[in-house]
Amino acid sequence: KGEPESLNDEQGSDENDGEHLVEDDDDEPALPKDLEHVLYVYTRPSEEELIQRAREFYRVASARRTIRFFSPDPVPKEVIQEIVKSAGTAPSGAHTEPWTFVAVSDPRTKTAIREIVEKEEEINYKKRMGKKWTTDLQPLRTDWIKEYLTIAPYLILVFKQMYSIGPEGKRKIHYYNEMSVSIACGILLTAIQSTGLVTLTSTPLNCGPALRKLLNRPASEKLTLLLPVGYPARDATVPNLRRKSLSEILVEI
Ligand code: IYR
Repeated sequence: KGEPESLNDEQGSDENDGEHLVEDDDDEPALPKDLEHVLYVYTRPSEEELIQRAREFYRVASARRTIRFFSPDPVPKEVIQEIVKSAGTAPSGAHTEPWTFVAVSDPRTKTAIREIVEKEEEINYKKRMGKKWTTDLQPLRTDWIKEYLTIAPYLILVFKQMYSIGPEGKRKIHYYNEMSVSIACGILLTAIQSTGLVTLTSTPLNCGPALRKLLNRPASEKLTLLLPVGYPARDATVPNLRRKSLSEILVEI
């Protein structure tokens, strides 16, 4: 219980996640009853290949850093589209695919997003976060000024769909939407990294509803993540952090 209640706004209640048993008098499954099952096509790599590929993936993944200083250089729209396609391959509860990705390159919308975020973040830093939190953040040198929101060529906002409305106006339950969208976000970050671009994993506090309305997303959706995406600024710096070693994170039994 680290955070004051007021910061927990949109994340707070998971009661709509559909993870609890819900009585439904409808015995039609959401997916087709006669859904076809087909053979899985798979080529098995050799053990050497497994090791080599795992090492190569680690090399790419471990080079990822959270970047707060972006170049204004444009990124092709097609790259963003491919990255989002990758994120959309995430597994989801009952294949409900409970995510919407909003990719913003329009400068005016980026400015409007920055205004919303900076207004709330100033309050967060000055009042809502509390002394311990701001003290813990000091080494990262963050503050409420978020230039990257107007400088980065793209902002990707990830919304989780708590539920959706089917063809006959029926509410479709999105099982495990929180977990499904979190996994999609992980794939999104990795796709950005693997492509050769950089991003910042940001979760603007208390901004969810205002950003949702700005972007015309329905009330069934909640903002999960806001990612500026682009190239790093030439003089971008990162804190010199070290990651836990394998022995600190892996328990082998
Ligand atoms: N969301 C704020 C504060 C912040 C909080 C944590 I925990 C971080 O690791 C980094 C920043 C901001 O973006 O400034």
